[in-house]
Amino acid sequence: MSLKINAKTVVLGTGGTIAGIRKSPGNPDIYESGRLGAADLIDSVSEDYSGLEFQDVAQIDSKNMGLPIWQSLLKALVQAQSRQDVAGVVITHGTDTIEETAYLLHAFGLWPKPVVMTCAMRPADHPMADGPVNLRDALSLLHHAQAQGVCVVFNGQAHHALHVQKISTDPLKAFSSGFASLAAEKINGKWVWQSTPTATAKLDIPSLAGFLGATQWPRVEWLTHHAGSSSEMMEALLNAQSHTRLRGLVIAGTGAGTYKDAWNDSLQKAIEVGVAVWISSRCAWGNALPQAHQTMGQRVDLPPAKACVALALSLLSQDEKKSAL
Ligand code: DAS
Repeated sequence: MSLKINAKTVVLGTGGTIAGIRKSPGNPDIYESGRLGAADLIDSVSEDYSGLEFQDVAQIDSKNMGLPIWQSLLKALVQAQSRQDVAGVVITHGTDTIEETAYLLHAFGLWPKPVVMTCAMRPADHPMADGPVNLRDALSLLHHAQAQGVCVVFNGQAHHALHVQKISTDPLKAFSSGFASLAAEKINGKWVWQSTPTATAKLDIPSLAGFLGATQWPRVEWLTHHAGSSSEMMEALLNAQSHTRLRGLVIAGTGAGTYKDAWNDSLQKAIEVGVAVWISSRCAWGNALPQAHQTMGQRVDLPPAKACVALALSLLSQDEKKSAL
């Protein structure tokens, strides 16, 4: 079926396995991420998608995602969203940090037109490449009447940015929204919209100009609590003479966000020297809870990876407010 799309769709490429090419013909699992541009990926979709526009924001392995590319991506997204002739935006991205990027774009929403991100666990020239079907699904979801917000399309499911996590290295079960509802699911080959994006508590983020003008991503570290852990790692972080000051600490606590009593002194010291301490949970799903009686830091209703992005954005917001005084 040749799916004609009338309004324009902007496809922003950032790299990832979806754009990867294997390094040796013999082994399709040894590949280089980001080798292909977004336009090359459409060839693999083999549909007649008139009205598509492509922009390669980056061609990286998403392990290297960070402020400069996030700034370029956000700039390109804002520009595409401001156009009357654009129905929505598809973003291709690596699987490893797509949840952080999706969260960041969600934080800067509410986007007037849907933003559908997609990725793949196998490179573009893999005999069982999953990128083409994911890309085709992303392009078709974009035009679903209920499509809204930022979501991630993978293997016939669409996950809201707020809930999506990469939970497995298994090629086809890589992503989940945990206890949260999916945004949409393909049923009998058609997208069925399942839920609207959860409205999140007002996030403390910089203005768009403030974010785009930032010259450095605030240094936020993530420490996961585990049985037998010591607080020496934290002490090392606090005492290290490094060129980028530690400004935030996300603690992925055990269970409801617990950590051993011995951590309290180090966390107290961190807070006293101005480090923002947020408490998440190392559990795959669910948030840190009051019954964990955390005495230090503030609980955050986000998994650690997204909490690191949210904390850095809040620090950028503080910087912007300070510089405006
Ligand atoms: N190559 C890794 C990345 O870019 C993994 C992937 O995309 O699947 O995140």
